[in-house]
Amino acid sequence: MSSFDPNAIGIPNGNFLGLPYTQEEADIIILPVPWDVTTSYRSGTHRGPEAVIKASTQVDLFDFFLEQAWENRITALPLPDEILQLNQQLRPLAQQVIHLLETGSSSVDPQMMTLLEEINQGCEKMNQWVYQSTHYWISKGKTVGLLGGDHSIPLGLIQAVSEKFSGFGILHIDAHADLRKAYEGFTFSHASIMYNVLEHTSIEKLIQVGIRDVCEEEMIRGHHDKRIRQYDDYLLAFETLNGKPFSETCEEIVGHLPSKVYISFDIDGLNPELCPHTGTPVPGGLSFEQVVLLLHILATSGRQIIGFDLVEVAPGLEDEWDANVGARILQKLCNFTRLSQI
Ligand SMILES: [Mn+2]
Repeated sequence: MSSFDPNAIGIPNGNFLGLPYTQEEADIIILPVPWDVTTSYRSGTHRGPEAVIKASTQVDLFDFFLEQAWENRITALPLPDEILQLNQQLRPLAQQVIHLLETGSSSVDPQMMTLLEEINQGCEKMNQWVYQSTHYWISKGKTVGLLGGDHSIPLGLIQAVSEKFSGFGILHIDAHADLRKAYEGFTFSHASIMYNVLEHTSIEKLIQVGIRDVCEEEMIRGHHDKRIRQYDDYLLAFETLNGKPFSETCEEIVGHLPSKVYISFDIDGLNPELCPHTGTPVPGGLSFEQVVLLLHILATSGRQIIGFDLVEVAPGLEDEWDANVGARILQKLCNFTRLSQI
């Protein structure tokens, strides 16, 4: 580490941003979760973690919002083989379920029930694995960020965080509300993560930002559950178009959050130009600078960021643009976490 030069080109050493820190030295642990079993539209996010780490090597370390950002002790854990294997095993089964549904089968058909049971048990296993792994690092005083994978992955981490910080809030950036009670029969669907978080953790506030592709049931839930506040994409865009400074809107958003904040960042909350290969892209969305402004206001508001996830980054086969943007968002999440803690 003593020979590390933050001005040199990044060395592909397997770590995020090519940083030199070991697991013991690190303050922020990035846990890759290569998982996309329940992805409905198109798969590929299980390749996200590897692609983001690889693309991160060419990201410069200087940060306009954090002094000496290279001293932020971040390390990424290796790709977990057991999770990759379980994902490979379950994904074809989930494809079968989706195919059966599309051809008119119902979720109570015996063949379907057997498939769903196996998939739901596998997802439960992944949740347990995430919970146990992240609980371990949190108990050592570290902050954990997950790198997905689809949006079903963070339940275990949010449960671990919830045990340590009761009454925390979530800043949820996404094109989708993810409030469905199961989706396509999958209890732990990427489309149900916030439903499951509201059921299974001590969450006090859920602030959803950028949502624009939702079902009726999700909007009704959003209006009736006092814990939820929705800043949909049209509200954000129209306010700005009508001359309200976006920073004012950000202050309001942050103002709803309690002192401990977890960030759940679905890359499709951004404009799809920034994530063209993500599983379920939707027109509209936040710009990179809007997100940086929002996170900066959060990190300097006196609130503490206690964990985060970045999900749904799916690398293209031909180009690494999605992974490049993902790496830069992950860098900002890590550095704003640090900024919020000093
Ligand atoms: Mn999502």
